[in-house]
Amino acid sequence: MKKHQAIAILISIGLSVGIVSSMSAQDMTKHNSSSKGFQPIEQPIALKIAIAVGGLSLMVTQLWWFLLSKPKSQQAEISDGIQEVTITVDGGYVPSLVTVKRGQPVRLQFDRRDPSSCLEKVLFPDFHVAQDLVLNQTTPVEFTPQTVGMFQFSCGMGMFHGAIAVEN
Ligand SMILES: [Cu+2]
Repeated sequence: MKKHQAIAILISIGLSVGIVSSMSAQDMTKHNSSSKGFQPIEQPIALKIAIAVGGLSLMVTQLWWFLLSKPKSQQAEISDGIQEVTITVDGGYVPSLVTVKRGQPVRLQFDRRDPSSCLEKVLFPDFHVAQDLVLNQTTPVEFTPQTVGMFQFSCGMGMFHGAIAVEN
């Protein structure tokens, strides 16, 4: 929910900046043609640069958000031969990257605190798991990874993602 909102806010800011900058650009060309050089030329240029810099920094922020904000990784703890990790489901999955050993049973405890229906299901396509998560409860998901690699999991609609890193 929080991530959805943040993305929506970023997109709307980006859009409004784009609209404002295109409108002011049109305004400037009108002014320049009608007032025939009475308008000082330095001010619109400075304004254009400021808008461009503002837009660029927004784009950089968005890129950072989508590409560079790295998931928090957590190593599963082994007890009674089962590798166990609790994953908090609240505006996404925390941790969103879990490291486990190959060939040993894994139990992920999904603690769902987010009421959004988006997160009511968790899917592990590689392990043939589609588990409903009950709100304000911890639901276990169990499987035994047999191959080394990265295995994605997601909510029912594929909006939120996490991954299981299986190592030897
Ligand atoms: Cu979803």
